[in-house]
Amino acid sequence: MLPVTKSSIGIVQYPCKLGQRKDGVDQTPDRLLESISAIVQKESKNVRIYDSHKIRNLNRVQDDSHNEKHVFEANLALRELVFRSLHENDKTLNIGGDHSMGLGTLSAFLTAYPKDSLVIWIDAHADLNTRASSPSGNFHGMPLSFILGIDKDNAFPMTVHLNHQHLAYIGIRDLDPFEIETIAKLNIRTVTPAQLTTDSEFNVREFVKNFIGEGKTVHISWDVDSTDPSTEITSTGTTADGGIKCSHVKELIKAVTEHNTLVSLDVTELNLSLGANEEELRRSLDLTLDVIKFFIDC
Ligand SMILES: [Mn+2]
Repeated sequence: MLPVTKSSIGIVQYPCKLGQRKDGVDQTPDRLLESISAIVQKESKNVRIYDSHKIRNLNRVQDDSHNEKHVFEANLALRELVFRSLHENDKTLNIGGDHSMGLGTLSAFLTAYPKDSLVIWIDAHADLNTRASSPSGNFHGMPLSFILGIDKDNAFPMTVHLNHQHLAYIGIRDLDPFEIETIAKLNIRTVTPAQLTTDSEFNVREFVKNFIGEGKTVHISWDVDSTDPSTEITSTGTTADGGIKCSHVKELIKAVTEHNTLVSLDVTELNLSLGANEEELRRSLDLTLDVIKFFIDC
């Protein structure tokens, strides 16, 4: 484990929507940063902001025909920043941008903590497609196939892959055939929205205790589309009916930090250019900030 010298939080921005997207998800880091800065200042936390001009420039010149090359380049730059932040701060918040960021953030996390490290992926989707299996060709649906070593590319070399036994999915419900097959084959731990919302036998703390144990280092990747669009976050590109509550995300964060070290959180796919009306936009933003504040405070 890397030495933690400062009680501080690092904020890494991924202002990116690489992968055939025309929407405004790349604007989210800047939109969120102002509110987050206010939170950390109010609580007098030390904060370091990591902004990659390289990623911004790549995003600006993106061209779908070079989509793949740009995703890898952007995530190499992201990996470097996240790795630095993990080294320099006791907590790192990675704000996207789309979920292709998982490539850079998880890769940095695994390089910094190659042993005794686990990942919780909170999402409506499994993001486990390979380039060959993906029906859409969107990289934001593929990061975990690279992180687990199922798909590979020399343009994004990885020295450490995630062991599939160290991955748990929370909230997944909209899956492609290859993903269903792979999750079953590898027996990847999964918590469905129904378990969290309606199963009185299911206990979050018990789940975390069984899955993680004690004294481990944990990364959580939170895609806001994991939440139920009817009551929670609607400002996101690919909503799926059903879903969990933001309070479940906080409950997970709390349970993880009781006996383990949560070093980093991704917040991804919030898109404030989407939303039926002002009220939905406001709710999406407020709920996201509430989870971020909880992570900063825990
Ligand atoms: Mn996702």
